Amino acid sequence: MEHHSFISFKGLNYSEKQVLNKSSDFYKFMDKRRSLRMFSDKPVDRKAIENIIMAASSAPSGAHKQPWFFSVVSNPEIKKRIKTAAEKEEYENYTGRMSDTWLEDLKKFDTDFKKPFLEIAPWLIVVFKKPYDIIDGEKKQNYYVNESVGIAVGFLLAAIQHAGLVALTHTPSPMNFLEKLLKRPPNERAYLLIPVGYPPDDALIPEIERKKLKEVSEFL
Ligand code: IYR
Repeated sequence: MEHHSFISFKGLNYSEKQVLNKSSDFYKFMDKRRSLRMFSDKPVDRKAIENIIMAASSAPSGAHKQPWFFSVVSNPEIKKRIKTAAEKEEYENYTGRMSDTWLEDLKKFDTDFKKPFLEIAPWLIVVFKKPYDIIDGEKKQNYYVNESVGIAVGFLLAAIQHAGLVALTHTPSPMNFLEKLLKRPPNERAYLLIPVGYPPDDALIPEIERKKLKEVSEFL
């Protein structure tokens, strides 16, 4: 039989009181997170982005395959190329591909096909999912890829919030232009495009509310 080694795990051992306080503090902190469509051009240290990527990559994944890849762009020329290609797709979306109901649902965000933030934000994190790995030229299937990458992006957004930065989970659609533009291998599919930076001093966000506990949960 194959040998699989285990090591001991020590929990954090918080008191019941600490568990209550920490859960409340974290909720209040995460509730301050907002998606931003306006960014300052103020630079962000690459090391901070590296830490944020490693926090994302600490997420659980199917069979611990970590089926994600982060292509992180600060190069102004590449950002410009991404902006141009994203706006081309978004123009088609806003002028025909999106349904009337969809456009109606988006009215409160005041969005259009123009995406200036893709050049202004200091960093663009392009998240790729990997349906399979290529190991020694062989295809190795990954598991629960969408779930795994979704969880990793959740960690990424929490890490961005924790660092005091802001982001947008942007989905220019279709997103395959990112695979070509960034010359990614055939086993990677663009999943999300996430500009990261500081908010500008005059940042505006839509006045929207979150669902209450009762609407999003039940306790049986
Ligand atoms: N991808 C487009 C449209 C869009 C779609 C949804 I769903 C949003 O929550 C917001 C925007 C855009 O980025 O403008």
